[in-house]
Amino acid sequence: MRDNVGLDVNKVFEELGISDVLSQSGNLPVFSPADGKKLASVQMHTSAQCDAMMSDAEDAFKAWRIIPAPRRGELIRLLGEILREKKEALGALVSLENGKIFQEGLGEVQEMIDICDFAVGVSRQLYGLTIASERPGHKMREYWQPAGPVGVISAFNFPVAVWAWNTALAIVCGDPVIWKPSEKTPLTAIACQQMFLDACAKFGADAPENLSQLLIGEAEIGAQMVADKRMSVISATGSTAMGRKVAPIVAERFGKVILELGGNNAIIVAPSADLDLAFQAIVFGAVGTCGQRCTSTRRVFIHDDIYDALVPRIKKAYGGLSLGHPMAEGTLVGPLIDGMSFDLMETALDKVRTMGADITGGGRALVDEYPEAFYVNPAVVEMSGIADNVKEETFAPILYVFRYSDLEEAIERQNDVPQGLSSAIFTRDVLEAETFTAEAGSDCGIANVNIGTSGAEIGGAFGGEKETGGGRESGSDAWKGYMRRMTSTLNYSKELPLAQGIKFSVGE
Ligand code: UN1
Repeated sequence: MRDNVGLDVNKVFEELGISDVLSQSGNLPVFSPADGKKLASVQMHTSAQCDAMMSDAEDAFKAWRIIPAPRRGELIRLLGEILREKKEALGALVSLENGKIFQEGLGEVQEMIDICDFAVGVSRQLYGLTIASERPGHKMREYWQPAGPVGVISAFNFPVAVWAWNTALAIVCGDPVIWKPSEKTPLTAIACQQMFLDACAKFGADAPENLSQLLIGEAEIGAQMVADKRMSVISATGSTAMGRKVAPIVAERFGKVILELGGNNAIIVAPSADLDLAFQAIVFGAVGTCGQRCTSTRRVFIHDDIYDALVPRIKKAYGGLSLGHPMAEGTLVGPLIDGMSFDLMETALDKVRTMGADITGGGRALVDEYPEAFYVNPAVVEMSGIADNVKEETFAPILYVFRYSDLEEAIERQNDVPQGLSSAIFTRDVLEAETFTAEAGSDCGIANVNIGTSGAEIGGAFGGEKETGGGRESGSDAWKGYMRRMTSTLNYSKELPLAQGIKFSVGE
């Protein structure tokens, strides 16, 4: 037993069927952000192994694409069942490896279960259209066909859910997956891969080998996968900087890309807002996951009339937030992922400090207890009197607070950033709510009313515009990103009329 707030780490690995990982001595050390101690060392894959995986994925594709989609759904149903059984263990490993609090670790696994359920339904609804043909005796149909091997690149902050969003859909769509998880969170990835293999074993011989493969390594090995034309779809989640590299490489080879990149999400609090709701949503959005969600609330625009009723409440709550080990009962805010994240938080705070902003919080916390971990005091930064917007995303719990007096101007400032992921308004004025979600309202992929910016359900398409990358994952018709569209015109007449009325008769 290792000391992690009474959690038996060995047992977690055992329950997940991956105990052997603990005795590996690979070239990638994995540290728990909870205490900075090493959890394990795993082996990274070589370039030759990556190459072989892509060929194996091509073979798997040939076998899997001809399995009927509802049967493919059965595999994901089995995966969902295993996830239900292992929810606590996987949730604990997510907490240990990523540092998010156990409640959020469990929530992340629930998100995986939810997308499995959703994908099972989708497996019977890969609908195309029937289209009226302009020609007599003709029918037009649209089919959705499997696209081919899908490369999934995921980030440390949602180490398992993002894999599940992509994999559950890709598998029901008929595509094998190669998953390159963040090098900061390979252990949860190994656990997921094991669950996938267990689901395949229950499913039986219809599931070819290598339907899901795990590619462990650093950015270069991900780049190798991204550049390879055997990978029909690349779905990449991470920073805008990463997406800026990935997108042109995939475009150059005419592959399909699904990008889910940075966010700079804002909440507007209007004068009629229910301030209790707004307060809860702002604090959860800003400090949940220690500010490391792509949907975290980073900016808030508060109307002059209620500014003084709301901002002191937020600042007071920040003073009493329980920071601590993510597995400890009652903890609301766990650590940042590592020292580099802490440095970025410091740099961002230094920048606004020199601009004259009023900062509450910030700085390291719990240093005596956890000298090798990076706990921080979440920060509220009041930007009153500062004209500048905050245009960069810092993956840390910093909440920038602005005042506004005119809704149109607040929406304009909310939109005036390069990113376009999530946004929200708190108002009980129906005109304001409808304005926010209208054409000239929020320019984000997600625009909520009276709920915060983070914590989206899987049923909606998830993603955003501008530098967020434009991709959509998870619900709605995001499955189409994993398929290729085929239009088929069928002639059941005895003539061969040409479209557009063209006359062309070949003499014999
Ligand atoms: C992410 O941070 O990459 O909406 C995903 C949310 C979660 C997913 C976040 N359902 O906050």
